[in-house]
Amino acid sequence: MDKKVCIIGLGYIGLPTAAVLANNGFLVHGVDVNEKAVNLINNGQIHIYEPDLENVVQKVVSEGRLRADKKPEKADIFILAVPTPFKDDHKPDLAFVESATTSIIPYLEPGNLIILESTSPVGTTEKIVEWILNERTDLSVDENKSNQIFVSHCPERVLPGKILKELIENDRIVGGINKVSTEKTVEFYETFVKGKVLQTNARTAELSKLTENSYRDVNIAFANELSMICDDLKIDVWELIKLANHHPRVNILQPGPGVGGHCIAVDPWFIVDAAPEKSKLIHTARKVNDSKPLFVINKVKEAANNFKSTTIACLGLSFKANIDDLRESPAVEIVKELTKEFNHNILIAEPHISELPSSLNELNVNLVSTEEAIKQANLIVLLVDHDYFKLIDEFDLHDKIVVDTRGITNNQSIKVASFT
Ligand code: SAJ
Repeated sequence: MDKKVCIIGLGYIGLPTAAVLANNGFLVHGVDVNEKAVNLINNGQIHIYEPDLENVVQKVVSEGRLRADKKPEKADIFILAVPTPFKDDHKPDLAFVESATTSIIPYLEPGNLIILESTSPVGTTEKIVEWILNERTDLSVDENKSNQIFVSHCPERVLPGKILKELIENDRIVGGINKVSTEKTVEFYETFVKGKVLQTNARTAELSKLTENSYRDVNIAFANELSMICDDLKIDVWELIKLANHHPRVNILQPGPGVGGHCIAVDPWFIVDAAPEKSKLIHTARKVNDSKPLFVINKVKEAANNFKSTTIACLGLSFKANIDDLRESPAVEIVKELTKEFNHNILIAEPHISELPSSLNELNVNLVSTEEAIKQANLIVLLVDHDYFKLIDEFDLHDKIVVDTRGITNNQSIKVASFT
């Protein structure tokens, strides 16, 4: 009989994982607290934007292999794919992992495999075991006992926009709370992952995911720091990076308006929290990246001094190119701050969304087409390097001032750039 998987959390990770598993012969029961999402999925539709995902969801729902619900059910394998944000003091917030664990506790049976996919601070997988065994004294994690359950961490590693491909093709890291948990989990992932499935323990798996995202954060911070140095020195940072990257062992990433999303701007804090004295570089990188939106805001204000009356077109709201995800987006932060000074005179173009998030809707800004925004504004702030914006005709910008934070319009550095 087909194995049954119960997935808690049907967001950017849980839903694609549910769809891929259902498409690979598993029976999947997906759980989410968002009733609208549950209803949409049961209709074969989706509540997030991810290329090709809706087609797969539609197929597996119509085949009866994926069903969404607000409550878990008994299953062979449980996957926790819920958010792990941080609190105001940058300490990890495990409330969603704890409530997801609590929600499956009544349904657990000996032999079940429980996998934490959420990016988590070191020690979380062990905490899950504690939470379960506190409530269920009839279960154990002792090897060779007949009431044994298996618990592992297998951090998700997929890139939004390429999730379906990366879910199958990326290598995975599996760390169980004991050897047998690791082995059972590897066996499970090998049924649908084409990449390597690498084995370690739970704590190393947890830190490996935090390390990957911190590595990227530190490297983006290097690019962002360079962009601010270049601004002082009147050097085009995009040209500089292109030239430096011709060295065979140099590969500098791209500067931008700051680092957004729910991962890279968050996960390094879990390392800083766990080892504050030792994580000086990681902590500094976070601060450099977090300082970039204010740098951009000041550049915009400086540019606005060129006009008696300024109308600003903010191009892009999402946290990176070609997606609709606005979570922790530096673009949103910048727009919000600009409304304090330029209220009523801000137009937003974001081709990937059809309505503004409520936090911006209250602020008197208008969502318009890219063409309209450019036509009406005298100051253009390019915040996201969407492919769509790369098609902008430079002629349409000839009489504007452009603050390009992504270096896509005529390779201008982040500085007041006049298109003449
Ligand atoms: N960014 C730059 N310059 C760059 C690259 C990115 O400013 O050169 C910015 C983006 O604009 C964005 C932020 O960084 O605001 C993060 O974007 P990203 O593409 O680097 O990463 P995410 O957050 O979409 O996905 C990351 C990935 N991790 C790594 O590449 C190490 C992904 O594989 C993880 O699965 C994901 O985090 C996650 O869920 O943890």
